[in-house]
This record gives sequence, C-alpha cells and structure tokens, in this order.
Amino acid sequence: MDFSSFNDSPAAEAAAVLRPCVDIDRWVEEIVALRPFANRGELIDFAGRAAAPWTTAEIDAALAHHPRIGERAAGNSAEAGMSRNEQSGVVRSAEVQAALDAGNRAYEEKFDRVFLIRAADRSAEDILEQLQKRLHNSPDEEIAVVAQQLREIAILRLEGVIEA
Ligand code: 2AL
Repeated sequence: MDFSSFNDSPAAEAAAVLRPCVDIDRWVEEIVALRPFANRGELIDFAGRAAAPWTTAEIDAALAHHPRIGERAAGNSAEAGMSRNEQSGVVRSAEVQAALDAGNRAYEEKFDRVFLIRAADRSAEDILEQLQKRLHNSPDEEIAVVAQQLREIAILRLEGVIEA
C-alpha cells in the first residue's frame, strides 16, 4: 500500500496492513488512530515508539507467530511470507545448524519462549553468536532484548509494506 492510501484508508484496512508486522493490538490501534501522518518518515518514527513498553503478555502473544530460526514458516499469509523472506539469507552449514538447534532448545528450556532475533541482514554465524550470548541473560534482561528485536522486525516489515 502506498503511504497516502495508508493515511486515507478505512481503519480496518490500515490495521490489516500493520498486523502482520507485529500482532500487538495496542501498537496497531495507536498507529491507526494517529493518522494522518505528515510523511512516511513520521509514520515509521512513531511506529518505533508506539506502545512502548510492550507487556510480557503482548510480546509472548506476538512471538507465537514466529517460527524458530531455521524453520520455514508454513502457509501463504502475509506474515509467513515475510518470515520466509527474512530467513532466506540465513545460509548455514550442517555444523552451524546443529549448534543453532541445540541453542534453540537450551533457550526455550531457560526462557520458555522461542528465541527471536531480527534475521534480515544477519549471517547464521552472527545469529548463533547472539543466541549463545543471550543464553547468559537474566529473564528481565532478555525480555528487553526480545522487545527490541520484535520492534526491529516490525519496522523492517512496515518499511516493506508501506511504499513511499
Ligand atoms: C524470525 C522470523 O521469522 N523473522 C525474523 O527476523 N526472525 N524468527 C525468529 N525466531 O527469530
């Protein structure tokens, strides 16, 4: 959708564009309600600040949509397509894949949620390094990192769906 259509479209249509970026109601609703934005940059800036901080419950609900790193999202929803696209650049050797699998398991055991990282523009080695580092975080430290990663993914997706 182009920027001016996003500004002018009915609320439900604008919300439908935002929701696959991150499925957090408050985020979607705050952005929809603040339209019209003066320009695309203002929309993106506001989207980065909206509904901050997210609650842990909101983050956990949004995370349920994200496949593990190394797993291909199934289906033809907008969200699944975005996820496949983000992970498409993460090329890995069997050795790195095995380490990612073990790291994902350790992470889920410790934090009881899927390890989330902005995959776009990251190598498999970088993701593995971040995963191993984040395993040492306390739950409070880690939820702040997850919120930031979710925000980065949402903004990249938003930049992809709102054309200039
Ligand atoms: C993902 C995903 O689907 N896209 C992305 O950037 N990261 N998943 C994940 N577990 O980090």
